[in-house]
Amino acid sequence: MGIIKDTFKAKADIANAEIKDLLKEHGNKKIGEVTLAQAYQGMRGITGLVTETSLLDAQEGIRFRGYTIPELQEKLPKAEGGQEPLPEGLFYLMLLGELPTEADTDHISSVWQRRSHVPAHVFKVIDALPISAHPMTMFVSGVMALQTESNFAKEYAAGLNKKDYWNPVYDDAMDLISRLPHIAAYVYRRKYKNNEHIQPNGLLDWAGNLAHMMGYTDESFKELMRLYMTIHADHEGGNVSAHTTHLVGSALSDPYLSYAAGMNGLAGPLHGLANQEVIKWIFEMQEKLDTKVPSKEQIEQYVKDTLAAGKVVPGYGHAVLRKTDPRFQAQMEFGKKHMPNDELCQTVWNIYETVPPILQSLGKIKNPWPNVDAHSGALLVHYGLVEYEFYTVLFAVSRALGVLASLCWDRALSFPLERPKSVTTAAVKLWLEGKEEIWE
Ligand code: CMX
Repeated sequence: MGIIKDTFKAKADIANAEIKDLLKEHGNKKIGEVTLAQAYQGMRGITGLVTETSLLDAQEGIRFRGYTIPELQEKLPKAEGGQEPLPEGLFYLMLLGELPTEADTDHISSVWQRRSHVPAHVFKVIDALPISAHPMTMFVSGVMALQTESNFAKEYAAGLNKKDYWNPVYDDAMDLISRLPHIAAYVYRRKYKNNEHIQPNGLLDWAGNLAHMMGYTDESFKELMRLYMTIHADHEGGNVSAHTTHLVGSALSDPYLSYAAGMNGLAGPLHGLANQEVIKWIFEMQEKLDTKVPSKEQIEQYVKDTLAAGKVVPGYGHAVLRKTDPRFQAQMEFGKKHMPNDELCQTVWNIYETVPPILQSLGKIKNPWPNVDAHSGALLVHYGLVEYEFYTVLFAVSRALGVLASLCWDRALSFPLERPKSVTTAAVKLWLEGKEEIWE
């Protein structure tokens, strides 16, 4: 076994024993109550999942194995001459629960390089789609085509002891993560760059190679990709992409199928697709007002028009967070450092000053503050990546790190099939009248 795999197995054995004892002693303790409103309204606030890789605090934001984003920026290893964390290091931290050394991060970079070959049929499947297909459709189709390579599916079919599920799941997770930058870059170059492709560079790190294969040579764009791939990687377990990956994986669907399912959820406009919606919305505002730099008064009116038309303001609000998303802040800091005079970033910052009081005044929105998607597009546009329909693919590549590290833990901890109870409104009415007990 490889070094990381051995360490992971040793840690999983310890965790398994601890959880067994914990459940033996405390398994009957209640960790929450469920109201009727929660059952009808998106299960907000119901604690019903265990996800080891990160934890979201409504006021403070995300912590990856206990570390905030600024702490990761300080403590995770960087590329030579770089200042942003390498996502390889974050993956190590999420998988093993410990900060990596530079040697650990380099090791993951080289393992991912070694495993990154994408078979030709994957590109043929992508090529079979019309050029008008959305990049997320092409990306997920590529991932589905890659499922032919699943070790878990093959070993399960051959007869795999349940104690060993974690082993091929781990290998699939590593293979899949390694191959995603090539698939993403292929989609980008096929759709937007005349189908002219760029071969991977065996000397680059994972995010740097993604930038390279997409055709972006600027060193600070590579730095942006390292930051981007780090901050979008995980947001605890209940968000649509993480929860879907976990749920589908609980049926013992292999990591390719599980991740593809999760990314179909990421492609929804209330989740990851909001990153394209933000830039689309700003471009439409610029066009309507015939200016690249709308004033705060103009922005205010445009926001009010958006709300009056029954639409959401993309990039604002969150199901759990109740303050400005630290992922937004990290990107704002990157913008202020690398492109302080960029007009589009300036507009994003003016929107940040304008939108929250308007949303707050509506009285129904629980979080009027920006989320991760409110800023990412403006940074990408600065480097010439104006094809906003592609943005969710970048989010998806990053999200693989969190959801697949979690999937390794799901199988290592032998989490069972997920199957919550549902009720009908007819049954609820009977229960309210005291005629039927519905939660048996
Ligand atoms: N603009 C307008 N209305 C909004 C809003 C926004 N940005 N955010 C919430 N609301 C509305 C909701 O639609 C809901 O309206 P109704 O009661 O009429 O149905 C009401 O405010 C209450 O919603 P909430 O409890 O505050 O928020 P939810 O937990 O239901 O939804 C989210 C969270 C993210 C879906 C929502 O804030 C939203 O639609 N935001 C815009 C889309 C977006 O940026 N999504 C990306 C989230 C981050 C990510 O996953 O990538």
